[in-house]
Amino acid sequence: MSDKLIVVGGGGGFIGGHLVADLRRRGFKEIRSIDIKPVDEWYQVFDDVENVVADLKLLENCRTACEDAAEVYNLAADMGGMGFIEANKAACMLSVLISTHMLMAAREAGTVQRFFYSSSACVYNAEKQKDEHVTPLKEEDAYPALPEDGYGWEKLFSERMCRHFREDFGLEARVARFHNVYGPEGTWEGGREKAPAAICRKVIEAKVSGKHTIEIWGDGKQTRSFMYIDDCLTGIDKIAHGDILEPINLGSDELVTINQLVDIVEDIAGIKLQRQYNLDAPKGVNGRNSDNTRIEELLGWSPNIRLRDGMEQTYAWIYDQYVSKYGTKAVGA
Ligand code: NAD
Ligand code: GDC
Repeated sequence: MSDKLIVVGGGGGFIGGHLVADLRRRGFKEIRSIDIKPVDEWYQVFDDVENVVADLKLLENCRTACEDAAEVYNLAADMGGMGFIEANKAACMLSVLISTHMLMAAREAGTVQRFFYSSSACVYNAEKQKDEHVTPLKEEDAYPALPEDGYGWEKLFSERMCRHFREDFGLEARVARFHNVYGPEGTWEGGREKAPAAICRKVIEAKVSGKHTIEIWGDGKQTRSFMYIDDCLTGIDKIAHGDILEPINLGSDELVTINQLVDIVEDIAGIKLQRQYNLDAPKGVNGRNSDNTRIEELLGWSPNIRLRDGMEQTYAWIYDQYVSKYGTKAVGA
């Protein structure tokens, strides 16, 4: 496969950038990476990759993107953490244009052997996520449908589109439901950041400024599992090239409260902060965890990188970004 064309939509983003890096590491020579952002805003850029700036909401751009492709990874979407998706529901739903046009273009290309779509745990029924002592989510818990408003509906609809393109048109589509992916080379400030990166930034800000307080959204008792990027890459490869036809969980099953996430980051930073809880801030569901029974059964593998280990890498990278941008002097001091 190493000389066949691999296409990554959203290649300027967090997971897309890591996927392109991983494909290069694994010897793929022909890679086309597309993103709407200007290249200088891409998290990872490689000169030996065909880097294309284009809006994949437009069918024409998707056709150009998928031309002669052997494999297509569609990771492009308008997304972010709870702070972004709760405030931009229409924008998140408009990603349906990307999801639909990439499927149409991949089908029309006639060369695509595998199509991978990045869905989300936000498809899951909200009624099943009311308790922080959550029962891990099984794939069938997406129905009856009551996904996260906006973003979750787009993902659920596009999952079904993948299924029907496979069933009706023979496009070998594979779908993974990512559960909160974190790691270096991702969004850490600006409003789209998710909790792991946000907490790292806030702890660093407190450390650098000397103001030893931290604002936490919600009461800190809400629970999540967080999957390190390397596990995400391993899972994408196994699912894209496997025979799991229905959407499958790709997430860690190490459940923590947000308070425990803050404990881990404080410990890594060697600091203890006074916690202020913002109960009006975007909180999402009260409890969410991945049931990995099926992926274990079907792949004999499931994400297993410990949160503490992944957070050490993530904190170190964000610290470097922060210091190189703001110095060690307090922001605005
Ligand atoms: P990201 O925001 O870093 O990457 C998405 C990329 O898509 C961005 O670089 C953005 O510029 C690009 N994009 C947006 N609209 C576009 C358009 N019209 N044309 C071309 N490019 C466009 O996000 P990520 O964390 O890397 O997520 C990748 C995929 O995984 C997304 O589909 C996301 O919904 C899904 N996902 C991510 C997580 C997570 O925790 N990171 C969880 C569940 C699902
Ligand atoms: O943003 P997120 O990581 O998304 O938030 C997790 C929990 O952390 C929420 O309850 C949030 O209130 C809390 N939290 C506390 N402080 C902060 O400073 C902060 N910033 C942020 N961002 N959160 C804080 C995500 C979606 C993704 C994707 C994944 C799939 O929802 O945003 O788009 O779909 O789910 O797992 P989260 O986990 O609610």
